[in-house]
Amino acid sequence: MLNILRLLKRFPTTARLLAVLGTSGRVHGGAGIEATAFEIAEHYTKYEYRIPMRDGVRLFTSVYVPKDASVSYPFLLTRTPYSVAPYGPDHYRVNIAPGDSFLKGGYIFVLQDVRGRWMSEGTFIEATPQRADEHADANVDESTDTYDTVEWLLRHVPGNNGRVGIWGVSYPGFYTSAGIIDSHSAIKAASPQAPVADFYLHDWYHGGAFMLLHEFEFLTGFKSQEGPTLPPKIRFQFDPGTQDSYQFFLKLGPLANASRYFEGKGGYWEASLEHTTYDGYWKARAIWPHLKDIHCAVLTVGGWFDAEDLMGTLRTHEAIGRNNIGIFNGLVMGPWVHGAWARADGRRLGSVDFAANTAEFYREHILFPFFEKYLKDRVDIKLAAAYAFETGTNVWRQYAAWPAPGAGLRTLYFQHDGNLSFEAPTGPAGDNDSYVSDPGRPVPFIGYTAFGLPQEYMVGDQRFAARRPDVLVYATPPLEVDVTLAGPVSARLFVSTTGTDSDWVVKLIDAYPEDRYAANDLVAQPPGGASRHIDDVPPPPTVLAGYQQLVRGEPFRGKFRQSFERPIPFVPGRVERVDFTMPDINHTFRRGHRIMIQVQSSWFPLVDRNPQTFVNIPTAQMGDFQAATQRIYRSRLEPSGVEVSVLPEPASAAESP
Ligand code: PG9
Repeated sequence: MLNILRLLKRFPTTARLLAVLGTSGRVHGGAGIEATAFEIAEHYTKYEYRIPMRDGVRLFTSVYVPKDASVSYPFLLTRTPYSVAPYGPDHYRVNIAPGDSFLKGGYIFVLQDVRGRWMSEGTFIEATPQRADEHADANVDESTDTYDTVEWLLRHVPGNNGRVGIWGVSYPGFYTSAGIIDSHSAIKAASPQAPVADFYLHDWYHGGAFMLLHEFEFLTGFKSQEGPTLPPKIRFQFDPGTQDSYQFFLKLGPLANASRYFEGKGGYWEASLEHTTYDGYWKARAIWPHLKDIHCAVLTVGGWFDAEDLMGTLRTHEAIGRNNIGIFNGLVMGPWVHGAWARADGRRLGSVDFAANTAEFYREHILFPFFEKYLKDRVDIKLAAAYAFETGTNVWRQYAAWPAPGAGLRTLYFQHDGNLSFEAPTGPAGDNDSYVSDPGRPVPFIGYTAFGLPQEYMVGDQRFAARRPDVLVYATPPLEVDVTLAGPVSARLFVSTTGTDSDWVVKLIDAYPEDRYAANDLVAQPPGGASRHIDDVPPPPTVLAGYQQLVRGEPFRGKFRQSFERPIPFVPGRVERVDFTMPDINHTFRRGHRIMIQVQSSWFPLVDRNPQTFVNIPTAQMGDFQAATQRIYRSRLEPSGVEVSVLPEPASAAESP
């Protein structure tokens, strides 16, 4: 046990994966929280199969069948690249279900290693292209593998009721989405959760900027394999030799120097740096354009503070709704980091308290009823189309759709002297604020030392950034009434740079009053010092009076301002428009708080550094990295700001936990 704890401390991704996916021991929180392998063995019999696909490849599949054979049960299937371990019919997994209720609720749980991963045969391809895609070249894909699996299960596993549900978090969320395209008629319900929807647009790149920390952390531990193999006991061997990722990546220098960490790992890192634009390689791997012919009810689940797959969730929900009129297309968005809804209580994140066990509420009162309704004909169960947790006020809202109907688009404009308002600026053309962005001294994304991606940065205190000369800060006066922003957020900037390329990072922040939330709101420091290793631990002690809580932040690489396919340079000094979309929010800025926006040109090492010269960044040399003077215009003709979705009046509160 001590070894597991040490491993979790050292490798945050491991911590998240083990917690979401389960091991043969008891792990903190989540699906099967109270269950142990022994208890599962008491109530279920485990079988292992190698299920043949239409091309002869056999996929390793574990099936847990309830011992009570007096009734028939639906299947609950999850397909994963992360292993269905433990292997062997006598070795029972802890986390076989998406929540405790399912364990008592009567389901046949099925877990499958996807093609080319662990004990399954075949070749693994990153985000398997759909065979229908113009860039693909195969007769099988994840849709056919899911179809063939379902067909086989129905015929070979006795005691089933002829219905199948499918679910998965993150990468397994991708397999869930793919599995319901042109779905098998027995699949009645699906829950893609934080699904990977488009590696370029939403995962490895955001706004064309390379998400260095996430990709580095993930791919140092994700390798290709030759033929079926058991997973190693310890999955992630990378040791950075420091607890400070800012220093680690600064010392590493240009991105090209990182390649030594990925030798022999399957070429995924190399491929993502070879394809810096939205080209055929990425388009073939985008699942969202293919989300058609879905014949089951869908509940897409995600977290407002998911540092990995927030946009994938929203994109998946939107695409399914647009292309599949008539099916139930639900959405749940809670105040959670990546996958936390499946494992944690959801009570707090970093310094922010959500006043209730939001994840437990979701598992018990939304997810479980969803599968019960569609897999067991529970017509008495009623579900809202959208459950969106409203941060700031800490209530669940139910909406007839997402984005929240009735929200109106308005722009928060940058004004002189750091002001921010819904009134457009009136000053003469050329009015601007400027700063010098130096790639040798990039703006950090957290104000403390950590290695890896501490997920609490998504609500992290931004005061450390506001004090830097290379960060612009705009804020409203203290609000006289609550302001709820529910829906899309977009940056609309007029900019110039003395360089030929530049990143623009926009952060929407809830600035707490200075005179409230005083000493007793100090967040206790966890044992073990200030370094953050695991996503669920709070940051160092914070005084919440004056706290600048990140509500939403997003980078954009300026050379993609016309398209993600064809980058173009900036002409030094010329004013240009840069518009980009940020993930939706559902947040109330309380009376007395201020709405704040910060603008900067680096966010390191969350995002790799832009050299600020128009070059191919993965092969850039030290000399390509140049300081540049950046200007943000705020005049009548060049009104920079952030477009938000404002809810006119308080929505009616849903059942609150
Ligand atoms: N961190 C994993 C991942 C997220 C997004 C893209 C690819 C991988 C995961 O949790 O599956």
